[in-house]
Amino acid sequence: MKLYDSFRAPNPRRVRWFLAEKGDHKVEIVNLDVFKGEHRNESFLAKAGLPNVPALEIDDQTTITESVAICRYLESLYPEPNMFGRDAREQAVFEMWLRRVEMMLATPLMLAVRHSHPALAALETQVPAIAESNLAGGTRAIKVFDRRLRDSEFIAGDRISMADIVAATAIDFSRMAKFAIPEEMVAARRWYEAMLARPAAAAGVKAEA
Ligand SMILES: N[C@@H](CCC(=O)N[C@@H](CS)C(=O)NCC(=O)O)C(=O)O
Repeated sequence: MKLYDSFRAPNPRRVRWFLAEKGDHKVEIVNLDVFKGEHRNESFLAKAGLPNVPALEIDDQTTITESVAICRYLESLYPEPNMFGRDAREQAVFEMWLRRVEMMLATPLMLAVRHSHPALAALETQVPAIAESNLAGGTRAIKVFDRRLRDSEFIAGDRISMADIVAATAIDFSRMAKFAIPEEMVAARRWYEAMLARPAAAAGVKAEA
């Protein structure tokens, strides 16, 4: 199995962080330099179908893109620690929070960075108004997660799940759009510091040879 990765990009980081939480695994990491367009070459496009990382090549016929789909597949190979919920109730609750994180927080924050940071001008036709409205959207959404985290150690429940990895990765990336969790959101800040202190968080950002 090969994971096509790009060390500084946030969506591949989700998968690296997820794998590091799992511990031992048999995934070979192949780094692509998106700024050199290595994800746009013919051989990669023939496998992945889209110029996006991450992509997990599982055999000659199948390459999975979409970071969450990749992690779901990896969860079936490496079930512990569980990240997507165990029984029907927990799976639905974890999924609900994961979708809230993706749609309300991660997507807006990533768009805010893509449309504002000079380094990403190479990948995006930047529209300042898109950056501004998405930064405002992410800033509104973080309140929802702060409220949740007053009563819950992690976003989806009392243990880490995919929702936490997606949220923490997006918030960390959004520093590039000058986003930060406001001081008064004590619960969200407590959660975020705990997330970044996990050993797997460091594995998620550092390039592996
Ligand atoms: N929804 C996809 C998003 C994938 C994505 O946008 N990846 C970015 C890197 S974070 C990318 O490949 N960008 C290359 C480009 O924009 O040309 C996922 O979760 O994997």
